[in-house]
Amino acid sequence: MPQKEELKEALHQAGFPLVGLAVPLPPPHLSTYESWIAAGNHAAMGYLSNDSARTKRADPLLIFPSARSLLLVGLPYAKPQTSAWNGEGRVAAYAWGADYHEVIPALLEQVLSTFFDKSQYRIYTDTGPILERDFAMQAGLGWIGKNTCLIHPRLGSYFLLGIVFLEAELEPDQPFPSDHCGTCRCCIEACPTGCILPDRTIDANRCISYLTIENKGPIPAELRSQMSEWIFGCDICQTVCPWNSRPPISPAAELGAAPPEIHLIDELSLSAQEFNRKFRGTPLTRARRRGYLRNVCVALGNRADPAAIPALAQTLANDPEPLVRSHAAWALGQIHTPDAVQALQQALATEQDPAVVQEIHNALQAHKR
Ligand code: B12
Ligand code: SF4
Ligand code: SF4
Repeated sequence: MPQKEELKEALHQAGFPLVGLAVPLPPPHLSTYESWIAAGNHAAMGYLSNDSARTKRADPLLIFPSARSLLLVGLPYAKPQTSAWNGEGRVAAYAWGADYHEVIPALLEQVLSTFFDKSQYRIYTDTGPILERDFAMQAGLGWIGKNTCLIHPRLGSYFLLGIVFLEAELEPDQPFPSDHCGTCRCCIEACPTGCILPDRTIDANRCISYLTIENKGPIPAELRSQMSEWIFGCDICQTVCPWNSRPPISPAAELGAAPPEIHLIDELSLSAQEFNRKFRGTPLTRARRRGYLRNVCVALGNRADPAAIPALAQTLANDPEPLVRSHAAWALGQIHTPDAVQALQQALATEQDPAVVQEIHNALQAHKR
């Protein structure tokens, strides 16, 4: 059996500053997850609420019955510096480079295959019905903050988690012993949509990260103006956290060092092929072109810059996706100039989709207010 310390050292060398071991027992905060689902706070993420997902979250051995240990790792990504933002669309820092769903398993595989036979372990990173943060806290990687992120006293929260089910029985680490949030409420006060709940969960229905990434439909009209220029994910509840104020610890190069080049107006003309080419291998493909351009329209509406009117008018008239046309109409409703009204009226004359027609009416109303 490999020595625990040898395995940990090999993982540190591979780029994981955080490594810990836990036992495959039911997660301690399972009841929080259950009440979160019962309250509908998972929004439309059906993969969190279906029966199989719930049963498996309650007992990790249902996922890998021969597991005797859980190995938890944390991989740091770049710290989002406001100075790195070019004033255009904002992308959450975890998504600046290669997709961590590819990066973390590949790095883990390199190390684990030198210690174990392939049949003796199974790797997950946000890819299975597992309460990863709960187990990471059990493995001593940090505490779960009021913003619900796992925070390490030295690394802050800009890291992603991976979990490995191991057949080997390795001595577990101590659970992280303390809560360092104290009386701080910075994240709760800074969250633009007020979606951080008192029991260290969030209402995903209102979280910008959910709205821009996981949500496949329209963004609720009443939340759009609170999203500022976020077009993929949101880092606000982490950037305000005092535990993230220290310099980051060498983030994994694969995860990116700087935000992607985004110029909101230009993004509107991306074809499906161009979108795929631009974002291939990054987490942004999860939003797909239609979700991404929906988000871009909302950001342009929030900027309310008349320079965007021709591109928005073009999108409203010609984009193949009703979802994108709807949000282009909303954006035109936020830019209070006669040109925006004219573009909306012209589109009304030809638009066939009832949801888009309704958005155009709403946008014209917004001009009258
Ligand atoms: C669904 C999901 C989302 C949803 C819902 C998020 C949420 N907070 O529930 C959305 C799309 C909104 C989202 C957003 C983000 N996500 Co996400 N997400 C997940 C996913 C797949 C499941 C999370 C889940 O089960 N939520 C349900 C709630 C009930 O569980 P929980 O969040 O783990 O919360 C636990 C605590 O609240 C704890 N608890 C309850 N009461 C108490 C009381 C005390 C005192 C304590 C200590 C703990 C505690 O019990 C809960 C259950 O165990 C995980 C991967 C995974 N499989 O775990 C990634 C994951 C949580 N996400 C991650 C990331 C990076 C993000 C974003 C930062 C991305 C971004 N920049 O946009 C944001 C952060 C938003 C936020 N504040 O959480 C990372 C977090 C890494 C970290 N350091 O914490 C994870 C672990 C993915 C990974 N493998 O790295 N995410
Ligand atoms: S990710 Fe943004 S919207 Fe979601 S809880 Fe954090 S601050 Fe609020
Ligand atoms: S901002 Fe404050 S309350 Fe929120 S997670 Fe960080 S330390 Fe905890």
